[in-house]
Amino acid sequence: MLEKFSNWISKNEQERKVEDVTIENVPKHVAIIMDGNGRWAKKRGLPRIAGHREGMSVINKIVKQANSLGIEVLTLYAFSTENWKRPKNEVDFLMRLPERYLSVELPKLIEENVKVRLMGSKDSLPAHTIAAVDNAIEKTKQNTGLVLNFALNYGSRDEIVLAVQNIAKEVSAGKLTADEINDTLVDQYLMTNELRDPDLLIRTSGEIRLSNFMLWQLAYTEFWFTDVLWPDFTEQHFLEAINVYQQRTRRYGGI
Ligand code: V07
Repeated sequence: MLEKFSNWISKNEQERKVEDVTIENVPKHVAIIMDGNGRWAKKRGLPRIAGHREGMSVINKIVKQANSLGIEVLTLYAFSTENWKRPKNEVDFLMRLPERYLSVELPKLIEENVKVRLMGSKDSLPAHTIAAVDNAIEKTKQNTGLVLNFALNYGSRDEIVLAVQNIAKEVSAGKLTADEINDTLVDQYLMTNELRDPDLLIRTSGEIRLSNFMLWQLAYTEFWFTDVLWPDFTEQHFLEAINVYQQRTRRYGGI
């Protein structure tokens, strides 16, 4: 297994990394804020949508690698509730990406035993986007490998507000008492309900903030930030993040 990953590691880094990325203590849930697509395009004098297209092509590599490393859940922040403020042509283009991605990748995801999942509000997503994602969820629902959780039209405060509303409704219907509201119960009302919390959060492109992403679920998560723009992100960067995660958790993990 380890030998396989050495392909992804450049010569001068090879010795340290291959030794250090072990198959034990691989984070079980990795969440990624795939930032820097627009900046990548701007640097090349290309339209922002060219950056999004390039960013989409990185996803395959990371999904494959996550799956073979034995990661259980990969959450990808594809579109935030704030992203609607972008120019209409960019939003329209972004809303076509789930279809574009799935029309090519769905057969491979099925074959690789990946289970597609969605987190976010379906309200205000175009019907064609919902149809493509629903089809992928349906076709992969029996799969038992990597859970590929796309955050689409997702915002963490909205998610929490919705959870609070739904809990309040249960209380006023007499199905729940206020004293029964605890950590575990709140978990069940979030959009991640059946998922474990992320062990590792990766954010690309140099921004050191959460931007309304999984605020509740990231309470105990290790964070890894990099200046690398998402379209330039490689398997090697992913291994580096996991390596850092393993070093940090080894310090107080176990014994
Ligand atoms: C999007 C490409 C990756 C970089 C970040 C922003 C642009 C994949 C999807 C997707 C979503 C749901 C799904 C399958 C694929 C996607 C949007 C943007 C809106 F079921 N990439 N990608 N969706 N980008």
